[in-house]
Amino acid sequence: MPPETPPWWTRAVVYQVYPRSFADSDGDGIGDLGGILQRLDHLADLGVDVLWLSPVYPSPQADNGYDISDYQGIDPLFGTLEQLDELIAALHARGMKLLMDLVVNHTSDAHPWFEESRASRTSAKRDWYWWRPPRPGFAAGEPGAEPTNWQSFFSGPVWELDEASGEYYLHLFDRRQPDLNWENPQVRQAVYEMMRWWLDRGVDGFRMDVINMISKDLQGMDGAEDGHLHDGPPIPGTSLGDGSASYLCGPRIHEFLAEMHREVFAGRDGALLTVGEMPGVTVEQARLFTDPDRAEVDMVFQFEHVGLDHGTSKWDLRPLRMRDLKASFGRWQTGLADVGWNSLYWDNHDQPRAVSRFGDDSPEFRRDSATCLATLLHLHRGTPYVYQGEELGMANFPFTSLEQFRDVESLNHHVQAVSAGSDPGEVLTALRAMSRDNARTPVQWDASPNAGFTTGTPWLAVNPDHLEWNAAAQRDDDRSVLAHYRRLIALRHSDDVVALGDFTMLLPEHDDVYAFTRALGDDELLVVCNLSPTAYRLAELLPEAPAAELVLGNLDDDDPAELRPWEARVLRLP
Ligand code: TEU
Repeated sequence: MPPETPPWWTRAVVYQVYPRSFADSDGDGIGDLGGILQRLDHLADLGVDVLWLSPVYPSPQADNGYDISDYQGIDPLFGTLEQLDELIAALHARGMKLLMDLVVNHTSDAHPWFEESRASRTSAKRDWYWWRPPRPGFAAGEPGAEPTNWQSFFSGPVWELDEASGEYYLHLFDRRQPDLNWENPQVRQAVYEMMRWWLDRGVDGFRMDVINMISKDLQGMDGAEDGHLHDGPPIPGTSLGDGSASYLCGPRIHEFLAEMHREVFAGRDGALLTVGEMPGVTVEQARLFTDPDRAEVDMVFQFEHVGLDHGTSKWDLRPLRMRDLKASFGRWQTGLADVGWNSLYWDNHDQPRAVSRFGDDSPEFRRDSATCLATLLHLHRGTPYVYQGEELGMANFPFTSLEQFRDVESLNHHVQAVSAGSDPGEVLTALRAMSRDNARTPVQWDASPNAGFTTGTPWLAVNPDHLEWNAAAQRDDDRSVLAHYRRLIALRHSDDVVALGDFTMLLPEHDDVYAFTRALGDDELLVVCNLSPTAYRLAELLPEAPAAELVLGNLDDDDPAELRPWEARVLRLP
């Protein structure tokens, strides 16, 4: 049952801006706040409610801003604090909200906190990060001397030796992203203070980067805390281990998030939003995180559906099986039906482009598959997230050589894999399919050189397909991907059943057709999406469908009895 007054975000759609690649106002080839301010009409025209801004804080840009060296400023690369204030005001004037990216599992190694921490073993901030001596019996720097065997998300060990003090520091991501020690209450208070400062400035909430990794498990085999971090199971083919059991949803994670809520959000007026990015989170845990009575976060980003087309490593590609996707989405819809809330996404700055990955980006089906995937996602129960360019049907980049990549994860992986004996051609094939740079090529505004993104040289090449696939070409075209997103967003705003209706999966075993109902009171929608190039007789699959009223479809009117390749229909049952 929906609550009496559902929170505002149950009918909201969020749009993610990755500022580096959105719009460049000063010709340096890197997107900036000025560029975003110039393009706000695009967001207003789309009808989105919230802008989630990926990091714009001062940063050495080792991980494009997810390595922050000052939490309370703006990197000159992106603009000024005054422009950020201007952005808040401009969004609010249009009825939109601003969601800031909060990256507090780690800082940059150039953050003054880390510089002070690393200065000496007796530094007052030593304990703000995870410093550990070499493994007993090993000398610092010797292979295998790392305090645990954990593998970093960005290849290699999670430990980096600081020669000066002879100790290692922990970094779950790049070595220039040291993990903060959330066990230390001073760290937590410093973070909360910074968050309050942003809210006081007018921002409307936070997307919290890898927030389920902030609590590390310090328990030994007997379950008692021994102050040590422990080895994880070995990863076949490497000398490293999987430490995730020690840092995904660790023992104090709920305590920390509840404390953050009390210290930062409780008692504040205004319609705020918190979303926790949580790799590896299960439905059961997500129920706890998003249970309003527990007051932790409003919703989480889960990763199950973006893990179905590869093995344990994202570079180990596998075909997606439709029944796996249905089982996964279905479980999340059911698991968060009565308690909690889902966030819905195909794309973000870390994922390859959905139309290339789950759709068909060939000229024949690109538009239809992009709109079909959008319909499927936006008709689920939860808050949909649109990643910049997704609303234009932007596709993966035709990478042909290593020199074209910029992403630290991709580059580290290439070095690691090739030195471990992998065939460079095969590594390139995996990068081409899965690299985060696929999502990071500049937004395609028009057909001009550099797609209207910059007057300078773009930091990452513009996709050559921008001549055909761009915002200007789609704005007034009623059949465009953009127009379809506009309609989907409007439908969520206007139709209670889209925002709040109960979800029931149909045809769980079907290999191509994804179908479900949404019901609220007497109102029932049937959603049918053909995720394949094969046509189906609709009546044979869903006898009630052909006679139902069409609310929204992605193809022009035709035979109601046939479900064409990549066709999506939202139908209202009598
Ligand atoms: O990403 C978290 C994360 O675990 C993955 O999505 C990761 O980026 C990678 O794709 C795993 O293969 C968040 C941010 O979204 C990402 O951009 C940052 O690089 C990362 O945290 C570190 O801050």
